[in-house]
Amino acid sequence: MECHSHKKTPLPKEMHKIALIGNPNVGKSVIFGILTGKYVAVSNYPGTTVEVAYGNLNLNNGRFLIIDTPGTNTLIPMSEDEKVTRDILLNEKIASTVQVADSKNLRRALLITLQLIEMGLPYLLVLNMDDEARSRGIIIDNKKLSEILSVPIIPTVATQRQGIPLLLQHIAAPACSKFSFKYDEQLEDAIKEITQLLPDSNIAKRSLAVMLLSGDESLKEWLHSKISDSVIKTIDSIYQRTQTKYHGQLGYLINQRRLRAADEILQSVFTPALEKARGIKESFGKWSMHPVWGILIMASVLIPCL
Ligand SMILES: Nc1nc2c(ncn2[C@@H]2O[C@H](COP(=O)(O)OP(=O)(O)OP(=O)(O)O)[C@@H](O)[C@H]2O)c(=O)[nH]1
Ligand SMILES: [Mg+2]
Repeated sequence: MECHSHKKTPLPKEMHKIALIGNPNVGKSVIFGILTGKYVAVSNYPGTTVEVAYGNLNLNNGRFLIIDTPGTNTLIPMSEDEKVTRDILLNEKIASTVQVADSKNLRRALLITLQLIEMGLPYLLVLNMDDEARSRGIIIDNKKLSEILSVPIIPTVATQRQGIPLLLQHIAAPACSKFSFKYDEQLEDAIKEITQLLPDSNIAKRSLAVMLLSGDESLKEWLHSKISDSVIKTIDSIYQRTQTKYHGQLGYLINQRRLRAADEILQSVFTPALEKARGIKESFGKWSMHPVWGILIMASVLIPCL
């Protein structure tokens, strides 16, 4: 099942690859260990010194190969680790993705969420470190987030195995997110033009086009193995032509658009925290009415959420 190919086939019963993806240090490997147990294989990703762990998960409805990918902050790779994670999504016939997020840093996680959803792979989101988030007063409206992204959301505290039974229930039934957002008109035109020139792959052509417009040079080698030099030149010329229409770098503008989309989502799902902040503000009475103290009090409540 690929969301972008409109095939409605259920997940195959045979070994089916699930990639655990997320920012560094969010608990991917702890969750990988719980899902796969002792028998895992760790090897360097071909052509690199980056280690990737593979392990099996056996469920009633099938056998799955879980891949613990290196932590990443973006799927427009800036480091060898990030390139490996992107290459796994591009080359390994991944059937679905499980994003592990640190609930304390949802904004950072959503930047990856938006890229994964753009790739059109079946997806579910694990909001890990729920314990630390709650102890900082960060409460995410999971139901709302699940509605906005139209994917399952599983809150977990991996180190205490909280939420793992729910994750096991959903891991074989990820969803095709219906969430989407548009870039501006000129970028959308360029995306459309480039999309028509791209080869089929495991991920949506739209996401590849956005990566190329972001100036992702690391995709070039893969492109050369799939399409002719003259088509690559045409893509380059679309990129150059589009770039001349803007003052800022396209990669920066694309990232800013994603940040805006992430912030709009955050505004909806942090409502309870904002209400809590409002309650605190009220209880501070006159203090909170003072321009400087008011800002400081509100900031101290809200900043951990951002
Ligand atoms: N409090 C708390 N700590 C957690 C939780 N999950 C994982 N940790 C801790 O967070 C740290 C990072 O966990 P890892 O599983 O190594 O994170 P990772 O995402 O694999 O990190 P990278 O591979 O470096 O990207 C470890 O010290 C874990 O024990 C959780 O739910 N709550
Ligand atoms: Mg790890």
